[in-house]
Amino acid sequence: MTADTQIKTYDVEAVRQNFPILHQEHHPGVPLIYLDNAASSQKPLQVIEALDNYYRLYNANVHRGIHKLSEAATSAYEGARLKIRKFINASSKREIIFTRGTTESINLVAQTWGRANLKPGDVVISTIMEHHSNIVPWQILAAEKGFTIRYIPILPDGTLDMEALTALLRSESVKLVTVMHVSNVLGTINPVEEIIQKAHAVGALVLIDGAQSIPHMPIDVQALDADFFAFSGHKMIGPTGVGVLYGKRAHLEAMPPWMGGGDMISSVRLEGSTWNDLPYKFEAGTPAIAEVIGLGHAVDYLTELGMDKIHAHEQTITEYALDRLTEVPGLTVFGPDASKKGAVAAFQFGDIHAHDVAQLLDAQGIAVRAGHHCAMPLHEHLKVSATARASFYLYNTTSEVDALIEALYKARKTFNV
Ligand code: C6P
Repeated sequence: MTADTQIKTYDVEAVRQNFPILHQEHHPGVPLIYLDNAASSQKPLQVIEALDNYYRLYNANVHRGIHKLSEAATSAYEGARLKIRKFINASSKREIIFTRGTTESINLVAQTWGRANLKPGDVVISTIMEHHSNIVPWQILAAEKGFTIRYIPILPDGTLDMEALTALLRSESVKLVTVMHVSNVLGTINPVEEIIQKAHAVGALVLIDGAQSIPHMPIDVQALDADFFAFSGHKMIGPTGVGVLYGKRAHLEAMPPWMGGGDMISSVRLEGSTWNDLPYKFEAGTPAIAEVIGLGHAVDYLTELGMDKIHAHEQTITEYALDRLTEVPGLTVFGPDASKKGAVAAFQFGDIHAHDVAQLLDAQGIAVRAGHHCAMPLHEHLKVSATARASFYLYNTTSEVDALIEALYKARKTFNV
């Protein structure tokens, strides 16, 4: 299959043909089984070719030149913004801000909306399962501004304690609830619609960290009624170095800029400057042009395949993986059952250290991640220093899960679990 081929029905083998990296040997004679998708996904030919075409055919800066190359680059860059607007059903392209990724998107909200609106006595609610990128920016700002951060605990099954959220919302002066949509460790799909309704009922805004949801399921920011939604391109078959902050237009209009520089201004005088319109007010300097264009092609690919179909495929793989993993003696998978879980299985394997598990799997061609996955508070709560994590995506198959299980049995023998 070539990069031009459109896949009309979900045919995982046809999907795999579009991802060249999956066809290499990981070690001599050992094929690659890539199960580290929560860290970063692989890229299809369509995205690789989009980057290549930009640099070969129309490399130029955007919004600046009158020449043909700059016009072509600007049109492709702004075209990607339109594709992303449609992909998440934002009401305007002005609500799509390009950033370097989820981390930068969250920091942007903290440093602009947060800096302008949070004061002593205010409360920001987060959760104990958050990625560090949705804890640390708020801690940095809280130290300066004097507001308080409260964390929603989790129940033994790895879901959020929604009663605790209700109690926090009732008893505190809450200005913001900032929560991940899908956990990168437990896989928990959090009930963000309900969280948003409850937060709005007390006048608080809601930021959703969508890093682990948007690659895997349809997202409609208007149906969710999210105030902010942050995500990264590289986890959704797009390039690294690009991400998005969606924000409701009224919030973004009211927010001061964060970084100053070219393109974000309307006028600059030595006495002071005025700001450009949205979204450019938040896009200072030359952006990641090739990467934004590549992300547009990633969105085309995902749309053509169908986010519903991708989600259904991954659910099948995840259910199968959870069934098979729980068969392995001595192995504990963290998080809820498959019905409440995204395509992530973090586990502990007897007393084998997670890094040893990952190394043994790597020797058998299987790439998984080991460590705290930038979720140290969650690991502290789980009372483990590290977990091994297999995470699945649109090109994974049940036979790859079988290979993982077989490799784990081999590890079990090596370590006498
Ligand atoms: N999680 C993982 O292996 P960046 O690095 O900005 O693209 O994404 C940060 C981020 C934010 N939120 C969640 C829920 C995430 O999972 C991540 C990235 C990777 O789990 C790398 S630590």
